[in-house]
Amino acid sequence: MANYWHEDIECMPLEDMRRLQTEKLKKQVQHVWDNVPYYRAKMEEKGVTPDDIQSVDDLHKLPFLSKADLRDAYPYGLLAVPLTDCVRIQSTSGTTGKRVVAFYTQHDVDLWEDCTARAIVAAGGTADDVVQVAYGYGLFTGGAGLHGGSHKVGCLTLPMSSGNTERQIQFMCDLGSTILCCTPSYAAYIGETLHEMGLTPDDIKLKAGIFGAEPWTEEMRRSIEASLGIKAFDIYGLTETSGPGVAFECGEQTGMHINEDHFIPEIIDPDTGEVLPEGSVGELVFTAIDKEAFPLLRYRTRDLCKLTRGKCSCGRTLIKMCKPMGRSDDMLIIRGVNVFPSQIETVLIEQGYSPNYLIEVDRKNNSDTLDISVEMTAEQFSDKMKDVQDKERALASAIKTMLGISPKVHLVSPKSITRSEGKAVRVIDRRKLHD
Ligand code: DLL
Repeated sequence: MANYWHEDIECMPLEDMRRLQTEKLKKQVQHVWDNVPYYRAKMEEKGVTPDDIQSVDDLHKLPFLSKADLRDAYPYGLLAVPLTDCVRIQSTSGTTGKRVVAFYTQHDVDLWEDCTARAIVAAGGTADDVVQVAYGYGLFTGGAGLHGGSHKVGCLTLPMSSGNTERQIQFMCDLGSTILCCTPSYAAYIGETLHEMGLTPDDIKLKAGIFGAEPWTEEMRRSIEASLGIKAFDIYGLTETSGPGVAFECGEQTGMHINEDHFIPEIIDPDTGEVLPEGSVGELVFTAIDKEAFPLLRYRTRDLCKLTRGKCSCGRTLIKMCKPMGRSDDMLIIRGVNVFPSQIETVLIEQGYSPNYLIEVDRKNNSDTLDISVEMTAEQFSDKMKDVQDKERALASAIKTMLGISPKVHLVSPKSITRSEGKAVRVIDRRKLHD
């Protein structure tokens, strides 16, 4: 049976949701117009005033905001309330360029935590659960976001943060954690370590995991589910829109329900900015209609995605987004072919390899090179050169069938690729370093 945190909202008929969105959108546009000179100037440049926005159907008239705008306006330029009304700052995990700093009033923290509470409840969480939060705490939104939601649901919350994996497993055993929250790559690492410690899923009480913050494939989901003996739920969000909980998966596991009462999604053509019809793949754009301090309108996420509205067996009416298929800025173009790391990951897991790999792209003699280092499992490991070469050839050929271009595959010994405790770094594109 499905349980809801906010049944009235999560199962709201579409017309009521549109009415609610319209009401909030009009208020939000006025709030931004009155309080954010940076965005007002963008509206004026486009010839739009708050009067032009009479319903959600008018959303497309508003200008977009992009990460470049956030950098331009850093740190306070998009703040819509006096600083004294803010109670929290969080920041992106980005390692390049200026970090994005997001501000929250108490109302913003509350609505964010409600979103993560919805995710925990959709994953089967109740006040009887023990939630182990192994996302990083600090400026990153993962730890704080799930922590707050877990409190709201009344779960016993273990604020572990990421890292110290054996201790994570020790606590999991001793305190009987039932829900694990972390990045999927860290969940895979925890699963691997559990088995190395001579334990099996029968030795722990975990029943569910809430994993997000980075792309992960269905194949990886199945592998984590098997190694930890759980059902793995996806969760999506970004610092700019508050953090995790913009969208969350229910038991059907066929996409993430978007919390549409707070975030209106659109899919646009990343090149032209044109709004695409439902079901098309394009760039995901969000308008935050409830946030007070940092209320981004039409924010371009760069995540490539598809939206579908249909009947869900859980009873929720909230529109669903598919797993992000990559970022429009993460897509690699190798020898003219578009390549997403997730395509490579799919082949690796299908061929029985672990999701421990590193993709390296470079350009030599004006030609792109693609090298993929893949870790062998202990069972796959062989010290016979010929065995390894045969396996490398077979894997390169399977990847070529998927991508249309030939990689050079290097099978490396077990445990030789650095594990991630947060967001995994799986691509090194050296071509950019030469620019
Ligand atoms: O990663 C917020 C978060 C924390 C989400 C914990 C889920 C769980 P940022 O560091 O600002 O915020 O990174 C946001 O991460 O634009 C996506 O590209 C990617 N991302 C987030 N969730 C998913 C997911 C957090 N479930 C960026 N699947 C987003 C794929 C995801 N990519």
